Amino acid sequence: MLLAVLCLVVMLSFLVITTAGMSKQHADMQIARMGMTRARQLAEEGIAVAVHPVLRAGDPLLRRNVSDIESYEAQLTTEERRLNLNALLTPDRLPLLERIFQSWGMTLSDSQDISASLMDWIDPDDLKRRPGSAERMDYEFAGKTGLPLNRPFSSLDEAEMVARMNEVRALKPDWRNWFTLRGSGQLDINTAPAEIIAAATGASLENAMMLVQTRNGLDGIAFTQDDAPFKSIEAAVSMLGMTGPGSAGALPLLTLQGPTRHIECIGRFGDSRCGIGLVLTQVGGRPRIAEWSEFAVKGPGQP
Ligand SMILES: [Ca+2]
Ligand SMILES: [Ca+2]
Repeated sequence: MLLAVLCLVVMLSFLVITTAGMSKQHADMQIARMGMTRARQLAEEGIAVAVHPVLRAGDPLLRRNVSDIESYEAQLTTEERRLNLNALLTPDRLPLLERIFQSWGMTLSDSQDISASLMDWIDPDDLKRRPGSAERMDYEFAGKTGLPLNRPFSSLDEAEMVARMNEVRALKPDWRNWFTLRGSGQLDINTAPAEIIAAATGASLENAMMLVQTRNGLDGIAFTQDDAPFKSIEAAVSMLGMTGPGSAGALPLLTLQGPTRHIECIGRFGDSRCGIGLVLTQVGGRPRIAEWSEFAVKGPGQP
């Protein structure tokens, strides 16, 4: 009898502990959900401020502490900080794409074959541009029917399907960070990273880093008030040391301010953080939202 009572007590204690644990877990989840909702609201508030056309990168209005635990911070850049992959797939621009692949350590002939395969993917015919590139027959041979799509890329996921793109991914796992499908096709020397500027113009990485350091202003940090964007292409080109015969070809690629605005804003509520990305294109002189995305942001100390 005593044993049965003891067993019952143990079982009841177990149930109480488990239920208490589950309630705490449920409450924690509820708090985390509420925190994320507020963080998202704050990110949206920042976006609403940042879309104003007169604001420039580094403007103090782009960051706000609403309270000790609530804040947002928005960054203004342009989609032209990356290269528009579709715009590179022309006979004039293809050598630029080949040069970028080579800057990642690819051989000349591999870079030419893969660049030609990307172009074969978007051109309307089924004729191979190079013996080493891929067209319909090659995809069929590999058991992939209906490829290539014979139209410009509508997502970078599609570009992953092109023959031998796995080799590009192996060389440069973050290759997607170099490309966009939104920009005007030019490269914004006031927002592009040094690595992309160097590979696209043929300038040395040291010179491209010096250019980025200069435009970041005295504090050396991007998106702050003392940023000093270049006001003339000539000044940027001279800092890049582009004096060789190839430099003239790179000039039409460069712009001082890309027209496609890219806004990122991170809202924070306590430990919860929410990021929102927005791409604004100009249609008939008016801004239009071309892309809206939400991304996860890790807080300090989070794995
Ligand atoms: Ca084709
Ligand atoms: Ca073709």
